[in-house]
Amino acid sequence: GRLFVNRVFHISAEMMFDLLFTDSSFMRRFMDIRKIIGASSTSWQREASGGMKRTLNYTITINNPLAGKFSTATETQTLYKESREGQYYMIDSEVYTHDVPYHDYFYTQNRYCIIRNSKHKCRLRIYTDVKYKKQPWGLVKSFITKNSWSGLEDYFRHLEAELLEEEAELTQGSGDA
Ligand code: YK8
Repeated sequence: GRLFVNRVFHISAEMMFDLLFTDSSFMRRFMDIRKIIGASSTSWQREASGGMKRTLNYTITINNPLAGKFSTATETQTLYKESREGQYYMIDSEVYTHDVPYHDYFYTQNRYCIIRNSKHKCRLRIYTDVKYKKQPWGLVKSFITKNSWSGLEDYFRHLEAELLEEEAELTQGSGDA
């Protein structure tokens, strides 16, 4: 896998969780810019295992000439029971893109860790892996992996940039920047 984001933000851990994992205006705006449309989401629901789960459905706009312009996607997020409100959050998200070439071979697993650093700061780590449901021919596998990394890198670099913007807005005039 790959570590795409690893940075301390001047945003509390709780606020970071709210920004990324609730129906926040930040996330709605980010989806708008990425042309991710028709998003719907279940609420967080307690699992028998003690963790929480929610499922999102949306349509992504793709700028890879090897794929179509749009694909529907399903994202299942699991908040691990080891998470502690305001302190530490670990979320695994599995993303299935249903309408891209070879969609029946792979999915993407993103792991988000939000760790409290101080009252107003947290570290965000985003780790990504491309997973295979069935083993494709070697050349196809490297083709899928390569095309997935480039799309993922672009997405997470953009997300990081937007979080830095949000941080600047939040700390502006608060006096403790
Ligand atoms: C989520 C992984 C692969 C996919 C894409 C597939 C091209 C396949 C080309 C052939 C377009 C928001 C990605 C990047 C689309 C976007 C997905 C996002 C960023 C020729 C093999 C959508 C996180 C996420 C997970 C997986 C990403 C797809 O929150 O390259």
